[in-house]
Amino acid sequence: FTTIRFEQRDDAVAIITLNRPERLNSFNAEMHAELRAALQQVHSGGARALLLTGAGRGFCAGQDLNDRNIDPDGPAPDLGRSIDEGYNPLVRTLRGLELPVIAAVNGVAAGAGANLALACDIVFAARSASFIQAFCKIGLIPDSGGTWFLPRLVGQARATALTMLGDKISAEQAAAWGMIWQCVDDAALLDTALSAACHLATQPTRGLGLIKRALNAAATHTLDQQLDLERDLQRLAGRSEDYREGVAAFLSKRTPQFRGR
Ligand code: T3D
Repeated sequence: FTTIRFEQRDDAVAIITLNRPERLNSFNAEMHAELRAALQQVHSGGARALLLTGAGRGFCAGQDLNDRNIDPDGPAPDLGRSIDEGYNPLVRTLRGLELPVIAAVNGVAAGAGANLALACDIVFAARSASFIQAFCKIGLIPDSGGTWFLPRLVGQARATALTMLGDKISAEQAAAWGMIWQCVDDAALLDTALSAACHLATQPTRGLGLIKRALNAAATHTLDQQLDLERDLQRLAGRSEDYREGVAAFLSKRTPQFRGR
């Protein structure tokens, strides 16, 4: 890979680092393709947690606008195609991966970069990091799930102002609003996020994947539908090796050894 770095530690924690620091890790077609390939490896390679971060001073500045330098006399670009081929599959894959996905937002997260972070399951951000729904400043609408995630995370009033004003908000503000999980000191960001990923990778990850499935579905379900889904998923969870191990370890007062099965 050239636009991302990909590593898998102890077979359990996969780490993807967006790696176009000179462009604040903004997306080009190659980075989309490499991310897709890396996420496929995460899916098939037995990782039990994924950490996503950025190289350099930014997390991700969204679409690389150098690739959108439009000839005023030429045809309009088909951004729908770019969304269909790049951003939507990425968000769907991240939400569909049945393992915890942690974002370590190391710097500015703008446009699709901000919403990429929000598509992760647990978001840590460095105190110096910031989030900007930059789309409105160039005549676009928030994509990569932004119009779906934001109202659910921060409510309609804040989502509307964030997306229409395009103001930069600090990591601290984002945490105070419940848009992200935690804001931590810059120097502690990677250790904090990595230790959360390593911890999660030792947990009953089959169960964690089912929690993610349930929470994903809850957004569009009635309570009745969700109660049915909880029953079905609990049935699956109850058949897992990790559930047996968890109960056995609890009753014999020992530390459980979970395998993600
Ligand atoms: O097109 C489609 O496929 C549709 C999908 C769209 C999805 C989207 O994400 S649309 C939104 C695109 N992103 C933006 O509009 C954000 C643009 N960037 C900024 O507003 C600012 O750069 C930031 C707020 C992110 C950071 O500001 P600051 O002052 O910390 O840094 P800077 O000086 O503006 O940027 C540093 C460098 O990164 C600079 O290059 P230089 O001058 O040092 O050579 C800047 O041009 C470059 N850079 C930052 N963002 C982008 C970028 N280059 C290309 N594309 C970018 N998005």
